[in-house]
Amino acid sequence: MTRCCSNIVKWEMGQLDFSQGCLVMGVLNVTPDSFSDTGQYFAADRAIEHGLKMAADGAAIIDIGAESTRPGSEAVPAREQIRRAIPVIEALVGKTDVPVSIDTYNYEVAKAALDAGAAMVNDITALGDERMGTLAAKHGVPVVLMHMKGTPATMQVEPKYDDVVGEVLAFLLDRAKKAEKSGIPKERIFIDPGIGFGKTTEHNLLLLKNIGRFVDSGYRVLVGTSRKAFIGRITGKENPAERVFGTAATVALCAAAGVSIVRVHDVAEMTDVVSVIEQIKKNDVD
Ligand code: HH2
Repeated sequence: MTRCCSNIVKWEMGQLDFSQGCLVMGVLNVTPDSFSDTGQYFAADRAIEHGLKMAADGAAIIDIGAESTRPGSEAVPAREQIRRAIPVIEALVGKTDVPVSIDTYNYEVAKAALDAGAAMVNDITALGDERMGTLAAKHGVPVVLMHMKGTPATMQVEPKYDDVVGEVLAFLLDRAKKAEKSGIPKERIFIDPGIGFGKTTEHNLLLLKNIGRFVDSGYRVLVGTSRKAFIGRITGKENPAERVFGTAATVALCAAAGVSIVRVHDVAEMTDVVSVIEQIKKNDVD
């Protein structure tokens, strides 16, 4: 199937221009305990500064999360997520034109973030709470639908699939159809295989090797591999900050395969990776 959408996706609070290929989404964790930045951006002023740096470095979207969903993590109450995220969203919306996305599966948090000016919802439960679909449709914003097996607290306890690629893709297509039914147009839906969310290293590698099947589904695809544990397992790098080159390999593969958005911590570096891959694709001669 060919891709659904025009190169420019436009809505009231934002725009994404895919005419040059893959876009980079910068990760901004306003958390004390995220796996890769361990509290560096927990203070609002540090988070705002880092968000602006990512925008200057080439991020097309800034994805703000106020709850770590690393394996084994516990849920953070909505009120606390709102306390962490909203001042940062308000400041960034006032200081940059780069759309801000809210990384949450919690309806109250999503609602508060959209009211504060967030322009996109990144939901790791793929609209597990059906009110999220109606909310996104009402605000006219794009959504990311991610696959996860289980919950962050338990997802890495022996995840099993008969056919990981087929099962993850079928789940995402079902959720994408539901999102369309709740009033979100196809061009504002991004599907994401959920690398590391209830998957072994082998599962992650199979999903990446077959990422073209997701791209061929006709929905735009987002992939988040950045600094994740499977890269550490392959490269022997225990410190997530040392997984940048390993991440670059996955970003190059995704951009080459036609993925629309890569979600990363190292925006400047991955923007270079994507630019080179897109240039090679443009100069493709048979
Ligand atoms: N990964 C993380 C969080 N949100 N959202 C999408 N759509 N896809 C992903 O792969 C994804 C995501 C985990 O990474 P990070 O935010 O850096 O860590 P933590 O959950 O510890 O804050």
